Amino acid sequence: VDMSVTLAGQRLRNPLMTASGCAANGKELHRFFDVAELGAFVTKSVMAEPRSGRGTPRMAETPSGMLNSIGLQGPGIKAFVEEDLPWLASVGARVLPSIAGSSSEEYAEVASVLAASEAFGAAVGVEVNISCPNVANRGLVFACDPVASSTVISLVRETLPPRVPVFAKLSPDVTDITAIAAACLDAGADGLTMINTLLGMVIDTDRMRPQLGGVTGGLSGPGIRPVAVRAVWQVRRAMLEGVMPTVPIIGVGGVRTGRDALELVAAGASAIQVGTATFNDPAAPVRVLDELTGLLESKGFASFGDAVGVAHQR
Ligand code: RRO
Repeated sequence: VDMSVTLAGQRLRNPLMTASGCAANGKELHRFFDVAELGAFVTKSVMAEPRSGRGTPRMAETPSGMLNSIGLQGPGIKAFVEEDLPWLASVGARVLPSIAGSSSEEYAEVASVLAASEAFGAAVGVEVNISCPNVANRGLVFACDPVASSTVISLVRETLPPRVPVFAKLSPDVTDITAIAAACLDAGADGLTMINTLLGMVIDTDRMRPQLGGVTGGLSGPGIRPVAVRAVWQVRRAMLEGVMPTVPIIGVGGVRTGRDALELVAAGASAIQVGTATFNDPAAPVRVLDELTGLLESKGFASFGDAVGVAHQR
């Protein structure tokens, strides 16, 4: 099976990626597998300045998955381009840096520092995280509003060189994800990543208070996989119906096995990210690639691309 894939003009050796946030810069996972074997390594969303994030505890386990309220902890864009990105480039990884901001201007600033950096050649695109559920400023989830989404995406698109595709990372916490997707594409996004975590909350019934320092958090893992499949399906369907241009969709949400990945691919995803599963199995992204390859082979697909969106044809 030919597992190579071209995403918005960038050829990748395979469709498997890490999901943003679950490994910061690649060094943690490189101890378990060669991160250059991935289609791309997606880094933790980085902002203009270093940040310490929200109060602890920041993670909680639930039967349906994991809840986090990290709050964009990170080194800031300067340290990212001086240390993290060059390291990933030095081991031969292709990188999809994820960027964030608390204003559209901050996104543009982060994008311009990134684009001017020496190691930027390792980037196969930029993932614009407009959907962090853990911003201190409540109501500031850009991806929940088409106008805010569009403003951020168009500024970042103008800032980056045209050869670099822009992927907008969308939130599941909206009533009509196709409307947000359409707004992002209209603003110049070259692809979409779906989905970020689903806003949730856990209460500690021993102490009778919220379990997370940040009170609410983002749910990831098995419980949100059906939500991701639905979101990818709806947006792919809207593309097939001509409601918006057809661009690559990167599917993410609760993928733990090759079969989980295949579900998102059949719904319309041209690449797959693995996040929460790496906490139990750090090599999950390459294991999922092997399992997906085997499944496609057993089903008689000659190439990965032939399987993208097939469930829409039946
Ligand atoms: O840092 C976080 O708390 C975080 C981010 Br930026 C995000 O996009 N999604 C998430 O679940 N957590």
